[in-house]
Parts: sequence; structure tokens; C-alpha cells
Amino acid sequence: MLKKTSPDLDSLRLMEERLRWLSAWTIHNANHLRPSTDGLKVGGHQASCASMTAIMAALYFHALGPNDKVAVKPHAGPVLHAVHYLLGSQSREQLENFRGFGGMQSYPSRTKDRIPVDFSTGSVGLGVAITAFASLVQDYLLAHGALTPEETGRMVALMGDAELDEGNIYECLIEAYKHDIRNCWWIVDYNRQSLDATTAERMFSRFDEIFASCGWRVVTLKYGKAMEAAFAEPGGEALKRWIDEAGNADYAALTYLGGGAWRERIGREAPEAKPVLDARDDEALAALMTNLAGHDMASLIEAFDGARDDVPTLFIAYTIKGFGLPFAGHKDNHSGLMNPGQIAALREKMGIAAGEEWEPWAGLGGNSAEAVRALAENSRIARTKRERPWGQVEVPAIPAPAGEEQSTQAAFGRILLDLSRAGGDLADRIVTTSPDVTVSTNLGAWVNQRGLFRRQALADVFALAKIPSAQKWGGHEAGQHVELGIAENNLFLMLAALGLAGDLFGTRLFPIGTVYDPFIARGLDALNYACYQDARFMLVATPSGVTLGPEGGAHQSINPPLIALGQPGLRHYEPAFADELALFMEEGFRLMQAPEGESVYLRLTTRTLRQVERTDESWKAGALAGGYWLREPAPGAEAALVYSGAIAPEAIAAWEALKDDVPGLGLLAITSPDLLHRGWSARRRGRWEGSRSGKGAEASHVERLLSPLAPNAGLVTLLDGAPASLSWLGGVMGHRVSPLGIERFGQTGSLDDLYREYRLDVDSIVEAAAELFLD
Ligand SMILES: Cc1ncc(C[n+]2csc(CCOP(=O)(O)OP(=O)(O)O)c2C)c(N)n1
Ligand SMILES: [Mg+2]
Repeated sequence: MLKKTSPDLDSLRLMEERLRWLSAWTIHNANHLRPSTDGLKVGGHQASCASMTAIMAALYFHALGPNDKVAVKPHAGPVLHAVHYLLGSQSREQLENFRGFGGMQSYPSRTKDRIPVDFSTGSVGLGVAITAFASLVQDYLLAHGALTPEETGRMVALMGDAELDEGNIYECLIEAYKHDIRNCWWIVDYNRQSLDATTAERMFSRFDEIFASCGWRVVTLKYGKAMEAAFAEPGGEALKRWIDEAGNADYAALTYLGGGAWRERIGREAPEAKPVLDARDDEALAALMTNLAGHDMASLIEAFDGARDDVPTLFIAYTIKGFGLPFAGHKDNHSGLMNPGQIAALREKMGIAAGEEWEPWAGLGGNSAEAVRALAENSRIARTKRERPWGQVEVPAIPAPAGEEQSTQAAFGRILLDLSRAGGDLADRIVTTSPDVTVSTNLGAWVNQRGLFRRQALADVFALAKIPSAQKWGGHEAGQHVELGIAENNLFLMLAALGLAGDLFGTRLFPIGTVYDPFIARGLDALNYACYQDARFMLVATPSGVTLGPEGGAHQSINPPLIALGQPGLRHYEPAFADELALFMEEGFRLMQAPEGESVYLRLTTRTLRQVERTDESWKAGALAGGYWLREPAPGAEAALVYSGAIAPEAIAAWEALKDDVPGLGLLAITSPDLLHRGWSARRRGRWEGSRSGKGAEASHVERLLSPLAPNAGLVTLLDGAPASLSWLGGVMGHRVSPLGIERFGQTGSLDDLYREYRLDVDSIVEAAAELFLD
């Protein structure tokens, strides 16, 4: 996979200096030179960058192969851009506009940056874990014949040491072990500093044990070559002992204070080390003490070259935060910025003339420049963003499952089963995944058909023992369901990785993840993370709401519709009937592969409903756009009932009860509060933009829906969830609203009990309508 070359260490060291300089200069320019219009501090992390420049030089200009994918520690984003600048694939203009509008982003962004970014980062921990899931996706594609072994690469995470405090790392580690992942490197920038200060050393000896017990090789890179040589000198052993026993805060503080402070302290605490100290002046001593392996090119190259098999590997590279910068080691340096005098001193030290700050190879003599340029040319990483493989999979018409009485959850299982039986390209590209709720979310029939994905065959022990069970549970390479442990956060990282399969590996997959609706909250940041990088997937959340009845309040979801309302990149559909669900799944598969598409969230239920009779197909367009009239209102009608999802029968019954008293009463089915709100916002935005360009804007779907009603009409809105999801409808045309929904925690009980208690029953709806008219 990785070709063996004899590395030009001197040029790699020069490359490291370039990266350290350019990342620092980019940040400096944005903060000190670019005119500011608002007086805000622009920010950037010169210390976090300098901590990693050697590691990144060794990777990008030596170790990485063309198929490797990297998640870069968020605060080292400017180093990644500097790499591309030196490769010729990033412009000076973009660097100059760091953190500016339309410029390179603060943290690597797949969607917004112009350079190829494999994984977005920013919320620490998530960018690390997704690489493990990406390696699982790579194995999936390999096993399914969508990749050849030559096309595979290594999934690499460059991480800060504080990221090791994020719980999602360990959830991921456990899952990754179960799936026997490989070709994954996590490289810890072990500078022993986080944002606030230096980090506690107590955990230090434990990380390698944790990783080793999860099947990882742990490579600790602690002492640089100069340090190792010094350990062999007289007094060297004592020095090594002292280093090993030094506390993190002490080591960092001495780094900041410099050679004299090292000499005084070590001389006092380890007098036997004196010969090593005496043999060096202060500057040389400071250089020796900061010669940690994470800054030592020879050590780094040796370590990376020594790990070329597919064993997942954790590199713990000891580093200095702010290496080579005036605030190296200072506990407050996380957001520290060099002042103009300090950056000028650094420039001089690097031999760069004033005015040549942006010159890629400034200050290098002819031969060195030649050698470093050759290193850049030989880098095997991609220079351009990969085009998404759009729209290549035909989505067949998905008929609604037959049956007068159905739940949306059961219909979901049935639709997948039918898709599986019919076969075809779409079915073959569907990958389902679930955090231990496969069977209880009705994925069982699909799994019986398509099997669990396992690199090593997993025997179905119960089937072999002829123990009756409805569920087959055998795993093999051709399986299409990835069973996860119960940690929901991993579901969203898995969906993120599967949803990027087209971008990362050139083959689009159609990931479907199932989860109980209330437990979406468990993985919320990972869900946001998946959407942020435009991963495409279908999230099927079921069961939902108090409609779950006897299961009680711990399992009854309330706020996911609001989550969906506020989540970019995710379209919420809440079907009541099986034919609506079929329509939304069909649309979902289209959206998952459309250039302007998005991911889809289907909120389902186990409640069995009598299905509505359709006379024609006219409801479909409205349903896809977010809502349609199940009973059309008369023009000028004074009221409408507006419902979403599982409480459709109560809404219909209330409509029947009220229709004679309220002439022209309408019954509006809201299939997507989210989509309606977006359309409404887009309309207003369009009006503002239109007024600038002289164009008008078309009414949004929700405006068209509500326009037949009288201006002072009353709306009773209801859904099994937070009422604020629909109450905003009153703001569209100024209608009065009585919003019904769930605002308190649920509890056990029958549907009758609960709908009565939480005011979703027919009587409550009728009462709410009456109140609107009395007001
Ligand atoms: C989930 C999350 N919480 C908090 C932050 C704010 N934050 C940014 S960097 C950082 C500490 C980073 O320390 P480390 O990972 O060791 O990086 P380095 O020392 O290399 O800068 C924190 C708390 C964040 N980006 N993400
Ligand atoms: Mg750190």
C-alpha cells in the first residue's frame, strides 16, 4: 500500500519549518494585518499548529498513500491548508482570507473548504471516531466487491490529547474491536495541554493499556534522537529518569522558561545528570529538552514506516504545544497569538526576508529549494476534491404495503422486505444499521433476507441447533446489516461514514439507521456532525411519542420534532399512513443522492391505524412538500384542525364531531413541519433578495395551504410531541392557534388514558376548537 522510499530527512525538516511558518503567518495575517471591520478578534491557534507540523510533514510528504484519508485535529486546520499551499492546490488568496467570509475555514470543512478535506472536524472526538467507522465502511465495500485491495487505504486521525477525554472515543473503540477494524491510525499530538491548562498526568500510563486491550498496537514516541543520544552520555540515565518523573505542568513551564531554568531545576533535582547539562549551553540544553519524538523527523519516519501492516495503531507522539514559538509550553497558549515583533523574529530565524512571507520556498538556497520542491511533487495525496457520484441509482416506485390496518413501523419493515425480495441496484446498495434495536424497529425481515455483515463468518448458533426463532442471526461478508452495540452515538458516526461512502470511496451507499426516537438525543452531536459534512442517510426513529403507551415516560419521545426543525441537512417526515411512508422512503432515496438533497428523518410509531381511502393521487405532491388537506376547507372557513402523525384518528374523529357546527372546517395533515417552515423562510428570504434584483417570490407551500382560510380563522394544531413544532403556523397568516401536544414527561398507561391526560383525545381537540371560537 505504502511504497518504501528512503526519506530525505533534511528536506522533511525544512518542510516542517515551512508548515510552522505558513500556519503561524496565516493566523497572524488574519489577526494583525487584514483590515478589521468589526473590531472582533479573528483568532486561530498558532500553538496547536506548531505542535503538529512535524507529524504532518512526515505524513503528507512521506507516509500517506493516495488512498489514505485523514481527519485533522480542528485547531491544526491552518497546517492542512499550508500543506496544500505548498502542493499548489491552495491559493494565497484563500490563506489571506482565513476565517474571513468565503475564505478557508477555522476548522477543516469538507463542504466549505476548497481543498480536499476527507473529514470535517471541530467538535473534538468525533473526527477521530469517524475514521474507525470509515475503515469499517472500506472493509464493507471491499467485501462487496466495490473496492479492490489496491484501492484501499488507511483511515488516519490526527488528534489532540484532550480528545482522549471524550467518551465517544471509548464507545467507538469498543465497537471497532467487535468489528475487528483495521487500516486505522490514530496519532495523538501528546502536548499534555488542553485549552485551559496542562493536563493531569495520572491517566497517562493508562491510555496504552486501554487501547491495547481493544486490539490496538500502541506506539509511544517519546524521546527524540538527540535525547536518546544524550541518555547514552555520562549522566544520561539520570536525565532520563528525571524526564520520566517530571510532571506535565513542570515540563511545560520549564519549556517556556528555557535553558537556564532547565539547568537550575535538573541540576538541583538530579545532580548526577550534571555532565549532560555541562556539555551544553542554555540554547542547546533547551533544544535537547524539547527534542521530543513528536518533533523529531527521524523518529516519526521510523515509527510510520514501522507500522505498514493493517493493525490499528495508536501513536502517542510526545510534543510541545507551541514548539519553536515564543510561548512554547505556556499553559495559556491555546489561543495565544504572536505579536508583530515576535512574528518578525520568527521570520528572521527562518531566514525569510520581509515581504517574502507568502513565498512558498522563501529563504531556501537553490539546492534545498529544489529538494523540498521535489518532496512536494512526490507527495501522493490528492490535490483536488473528489466529485460526488451523483444520481446513478434508479429508485423504483415503492408501493404502499397492503393492509387496512397498519402501523408505520410495521410498514417500514415490510417495505424493506419487499425491496429486498425484488432486488436490484438500490436494494444492493442499502446498508442498514442499528444500535441493538434491529428486531424491535422491524428491521428483522430485511436482516433475515440480507444477513449481517461480518468480515469473519458468524455462525447462527440457534439456527444450527434447530432452536426455533423468527430471526436469523448469521453474519458473512455479503451481509448488508451492520449490527452495533447499544451506544447510539456510534449509530450516527456509522451513518456519517456510510453516508460519505461515495465521497470517500467512490461508491454511493444508501444507509438506513434505526433507533428509538427518544434516544436520538444520545447521539445528537454526532447527528449534527454527520449533517454538517453532508453525509446522506435515512434515519428511521421508532417508536415515538406517548403513543408508545405502556412503555412509559423513559421511552416516550417529546422533542425530536423540534430537533429536526432546527437541524440543517435533515428533512423530517412524519407519516401517519403506510402510503405516506412509502412515498417518503422513495423520496428519501432520491434525496440521498441528489446534488441539492439531504438526509431524511422518518418519525414512526407502533400504533396500528386504519388506513385512509384515497380517491386519487393528488395528495402526494402536498405530502412531499410538507402537508395536504385531508378534508379541504371551504373558502373563507373559520377553522381548521391541523395534525401530524400517529394521532390522525383523533384528528379525523374530532373533525367528524365538529364539521356540522363549523361550516367548511378543514383537516390539514402536516407531514413535515420542518419542510413547511423552511419553505416559509425561503419565501421571505426570496422577497428580500427579489426586492434587490427586482424579482418577486412565489408563495410557499404553507402559505398556499393556509390561504383558503378566513384571515381570522382558528387553528387547533396537534402532534404527539412538543406543541411548538406546529404552533408557529399561526405566524404564517396571522391565524389564531391552540397548540396541543406533549409538554410534560410521559408515563405508563393505555392510549385512552394518555391521550386524555395529555390532551390529545377527541374531547380535548373539540374543546380547544370551541375555545378558539369563544375567544
Ligand atoms: C466537543 C468540544 N468541546 C470543546 C471544544 C473547545 N475546545 C477546543 S480545543 C479544546 C482543547 C484542545 O486540546 P487538545 O485536544 O489537547 O489540542 P491541542 O492541545 O493540540 O490544541 C477545547 C476544549 C471543542 N472544540 N469541542
Ligand atoms: Mg493538547
